[in-house]
Amino acid sequence: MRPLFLGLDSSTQALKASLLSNDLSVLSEVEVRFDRDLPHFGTRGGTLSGPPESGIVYSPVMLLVEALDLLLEKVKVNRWPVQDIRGVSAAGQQHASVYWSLQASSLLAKVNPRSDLTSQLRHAFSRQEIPNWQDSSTTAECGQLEEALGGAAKLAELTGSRAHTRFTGPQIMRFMKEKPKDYERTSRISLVSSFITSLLCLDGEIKGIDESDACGMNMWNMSTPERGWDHSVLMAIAGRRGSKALEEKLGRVESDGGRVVGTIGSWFVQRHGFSPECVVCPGTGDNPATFLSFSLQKGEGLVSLGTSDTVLVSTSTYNPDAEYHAFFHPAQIGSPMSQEKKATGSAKNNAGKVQKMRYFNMLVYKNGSLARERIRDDYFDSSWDTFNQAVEASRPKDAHDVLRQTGFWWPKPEIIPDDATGVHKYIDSVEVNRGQTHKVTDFDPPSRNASAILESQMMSFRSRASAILGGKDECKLDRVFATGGAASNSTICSVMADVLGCNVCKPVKYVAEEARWKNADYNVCSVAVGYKAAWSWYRHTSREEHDMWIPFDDFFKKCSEQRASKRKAMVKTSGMAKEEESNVVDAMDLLEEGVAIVARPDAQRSQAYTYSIDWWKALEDRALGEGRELAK
Ligand code: XUL
Repeated sequence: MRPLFLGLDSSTQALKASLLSNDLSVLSEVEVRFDRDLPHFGTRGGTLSGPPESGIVYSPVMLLVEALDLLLEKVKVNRWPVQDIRGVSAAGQQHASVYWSLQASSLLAKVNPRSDLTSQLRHAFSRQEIPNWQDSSTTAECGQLEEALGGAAKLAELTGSRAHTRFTGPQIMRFMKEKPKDYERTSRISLVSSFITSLLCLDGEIKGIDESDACGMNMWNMSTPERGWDHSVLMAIAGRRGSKALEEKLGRVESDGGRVVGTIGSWFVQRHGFSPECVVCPGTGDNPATFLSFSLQKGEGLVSLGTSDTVLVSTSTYNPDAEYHAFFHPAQIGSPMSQEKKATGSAKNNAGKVQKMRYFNMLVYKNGSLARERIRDDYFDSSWDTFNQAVEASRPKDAHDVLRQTGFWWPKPEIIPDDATGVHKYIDSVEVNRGQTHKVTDFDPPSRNASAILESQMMSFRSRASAILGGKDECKLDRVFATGGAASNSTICSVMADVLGCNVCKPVKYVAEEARWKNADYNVCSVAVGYKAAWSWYRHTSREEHDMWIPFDDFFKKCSEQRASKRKAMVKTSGMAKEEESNVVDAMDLLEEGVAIVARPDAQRSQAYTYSIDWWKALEDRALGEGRELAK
């Protein structure tokens, strides 16, 4: 029997599962879509809302429990060989918190395999709602928290982020204020990832929060080597007297993302046929999981072009800033924290084996596809083809063909830069060197809008990524992965490569039956935690000291090499010649197993953007100021 691995992803709209082989190929996926499959909860897009203007967005906690029951039924219908699964882990929507009742532990410990979880866990929660990341009801709490801590920059320095309405700290603060009795009746507070992890183990223990996920709470001190729940933040949230109780409710944090925290609960074994040998490792947030799915190395990035754009940048240093978020790497063997040192013996768990701490930063832009699509619709008859042609016609011709027209599109109040509003377009009038830059109502010709928005959005990614990577001089990313809807547009990827000055890649999978590479269209979050489960099991079952502490990246690389030799052997036995093997890559440039280059930077065009960056940055400041003036 070859061991299999399972990754779950509890996202806003669905609970998804990916089944992985021991070389980390994705074998199959199933999902429960909340609106479609559990309509009696009445959710739209997986959530419910409070009264208009309240900003409240949440999902019922029982929705997730019922979704897990249903998912397991679907797994059965799909005949997954669950008895061969040896490791499982979960990703969960970040920031969202689950509130356990006082009897939760005893209920979890005694679930009966003859019934489902839904009927047995109704009383396991002190709060029926899970605040969703889209909730914006905690503006007042964010203000109070930042004020108590000395401002946005200070809170970011301590915890990796300034206060955000969706972050768990401000959410807990509001809950304790509005429902003090329910808060009192709360034995523990989990994030969605640690909530699912506790359900997977069903041993009565509320499992610890993963350290990478903890960074999305505004409460975890990332700034000192010992880390830990930040006491000044806890006091600002719960008061001097309440801070101890809050710390107890938050519980331990897992610094080793591959530690085995339990085995699969006997309920899963007896009711659904899982093996009692299946281990469970800490779950993590969906953004850390996305980061992990690409196994990003220091200096590499990921750009997700969706409704909002998200950029992840991998670093080896802690570079907090109020403009974005800093997180710990989700699959590292972190050095012991103050918490672990206090707990007897547990510091031994990883002392001496620790790796240098690694981080990633996340930039979230509100005006992503929405702004791009608006230009496509207003100027190009809603056609991406016409939009792309306009971009191609106005790309820099050589290194000295610097930007002379640029713009800033912030139809929705932007996060980066903070509170930027409006649409601002500028033209530089002089042909040689820089002359006067004027604000204009539109470009000449207006078709210039297409390249201007792409270039400007990418310039923002570039300047922020460079700041994260450190140093006064411009630091370039080594390579980026592009995901999200707009990443399938090759013109957009090509502009990205030129502006960022690095290769743009995407994950691909080899389809043996068709003997060719295809876009890897799997669900990245559940797949990534499947990787983590496999890593955890490998370490857990190894006898060699070296393998027990193998870093995630080394393990991942080993599995990619196994996949590569399997594929090559397959190609050989099918009698395919060497040339034919390279043809199967289908115009994609295979960089390494499962990674294809979709766009390479053009040296001349890239240089033109480098020459333009300071001009662009000054204009961004100007647009920000002009937007604020207009808003007054
Ligand atoms: C990130 C964020 C969202 C959620 C989605 O900070 O709030 O990406 O993680 O589940």
